[in-house]
Amino acid sequence: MPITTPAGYRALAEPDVAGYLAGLPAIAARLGGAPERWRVREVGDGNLNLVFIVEGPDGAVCVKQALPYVRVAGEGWPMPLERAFFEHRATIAQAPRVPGLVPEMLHYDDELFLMVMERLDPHIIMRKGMIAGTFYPQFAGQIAEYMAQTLFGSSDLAMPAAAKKAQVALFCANTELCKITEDLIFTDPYMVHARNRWTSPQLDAAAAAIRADAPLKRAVSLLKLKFLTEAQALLHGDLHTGSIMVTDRDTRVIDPEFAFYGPMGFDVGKLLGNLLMSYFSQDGHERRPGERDAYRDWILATVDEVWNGFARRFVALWDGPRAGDAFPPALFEGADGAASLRLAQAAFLRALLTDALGYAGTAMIRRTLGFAHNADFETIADPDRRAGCERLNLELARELILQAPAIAGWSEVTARARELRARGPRFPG
Ligand code: SR1
Ligand code: MG
Repeated sequence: MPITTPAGYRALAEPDVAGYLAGLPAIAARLGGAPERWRVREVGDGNLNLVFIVEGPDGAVCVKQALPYVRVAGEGWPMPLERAFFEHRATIAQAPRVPGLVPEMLHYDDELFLMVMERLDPHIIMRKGMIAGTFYPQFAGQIAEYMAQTLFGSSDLAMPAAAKKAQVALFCANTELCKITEDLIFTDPYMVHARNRWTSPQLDAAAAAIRADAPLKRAVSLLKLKFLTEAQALLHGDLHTGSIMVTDRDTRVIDPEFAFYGPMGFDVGKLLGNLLMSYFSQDGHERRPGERDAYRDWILATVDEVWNGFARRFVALWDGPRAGDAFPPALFEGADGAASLRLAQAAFLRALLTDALGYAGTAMIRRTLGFAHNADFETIADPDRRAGCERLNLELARELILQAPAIAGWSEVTARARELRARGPRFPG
């Protein structure tokens, strides 16, 4: 069945883009010169959309357009164009809280489901930088700030209930993108599904062990239920190193098309799970044993620093002036009240930590056994070497999901990652 699209929609091709932008005076002025001189390149390498970089004599912009299907799968997997609307709305909701940590949104076209944004230069996708072994000294602090501000700021701690409920109502229509996550992360890797793939035959036994693991499937199903029901904060929804552009000084979070109100631990866990995958993948990228030792140390230190920075900032925001209806200040007055609030904050962060540990594990399993893998592992050409990295990743992921409530903190996780790598996998296969 051919896909039908709303009247007025057409997917742009490179030759169409300059003509389209010429009709937007502010963008045309930013680019400068005549449209015939603008250089347009389609550079999208993500799973879903078209992305064009347009360069003029005076400036450059990035144009992102939704296709009516999943780009990597083709027209056989239709996907609503409205994901561009949700990305636009999430970006403008977050931007005042995190100026300088998201790209500037310059224009939204509700017929073409297209955004024009600031072109980030010389930023690169962080995942590519990590595969190359590049250090990002400012990253931990900046991403901790992004997560604390966006998660706290969109929650009932910061927003009056009516305003927060209106945001929940808006983003709860992003159902198809949520469904991708519900299926690809929480369901498919734990069953036989045509969309799954893994390094085979090396990981056949490991994949079968995951499918047969009843306690693991119960724990993942609880995480899925939480994802479906717990409208804590406006999530980015796909916060991994492929959704972050970096330089050695600057961090920008892009691509919030999966945005919806969900459990805060999902964003935190997905990000930290991706850092752990990068850690395990480094053995596949170093040219001689030990070459990436310092880089591995930096990744694990970054995992700790991101969580610690996030937790500190989150509590600081909670202690500051705020308009949220949750934890009314009138109930926490005086010295006893302050002590009581400390206990409440500690309990809140402990629950968030437990969620994040579990969600990190699910992110690590889905990228090894499910539909969409990540370049950290995929670019390791030798399948035996790749499978060795992936097996360690699966082993830690399973522990994170099953043992989350008993894990004291991320330093315990990073110590365990080191230990697994030193000892070698016990996971089947
Ligand atoms: C069909 S889309 C596959 C994945 O790409 C995005 O990065 C999300 O993680 C999604 O699950
Ligand atoms: Mg994306």
